[in-house]
Amino acid sequence: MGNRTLAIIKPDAVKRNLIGQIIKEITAAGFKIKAMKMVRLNKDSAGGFYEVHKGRPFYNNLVEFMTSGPCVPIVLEKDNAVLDFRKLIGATDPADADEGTIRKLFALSKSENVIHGSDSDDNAALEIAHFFSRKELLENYQ
Ligand code: 3AN
Repeated sequence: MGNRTLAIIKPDAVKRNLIGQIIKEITAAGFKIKAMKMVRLNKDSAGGFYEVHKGRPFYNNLVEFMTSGPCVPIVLEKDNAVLDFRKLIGATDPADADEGTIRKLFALSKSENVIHGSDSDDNAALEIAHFFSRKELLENYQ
């Protein structure tokens, strides 16, 4: 890996009709879209995705939020994808996010913060597999 990460345009951004503006920021920063779909997560799927946060005070709200409407998982490719994408999206709390980052531009709160980005190469691989089958990825990588 090393050159792939998983982004999710979260339900708040989909509801606010921001898919296009967010993808524009992502591609302008040099990321290539390798696979993308719009899905509605159920509790099991969202709970599994955020398993590491199980037991944290915000976990139930997080699962509720992520199942509240469709979201758009995207496989992105670029050298140093994980770290560069974390820089592009900015801090979890938009109030702490650097100017020009996607969360600074669009997010309204720490919980509804418009976009997810994998935090390590290992998690990127797991998260990509959470949303995309081998077949979907192979077709997109030809
Ligand atoms: P990030 O998405 O910046 O990597 P994580 O992985 O720590 O942040 O948290 C996953 C998601 O959980 C965040 N994107 C946010 O929606 C939510 N979250 C994290 N910390 C908090 C918090 N203290 N209060 C409310 N929601 C939170």
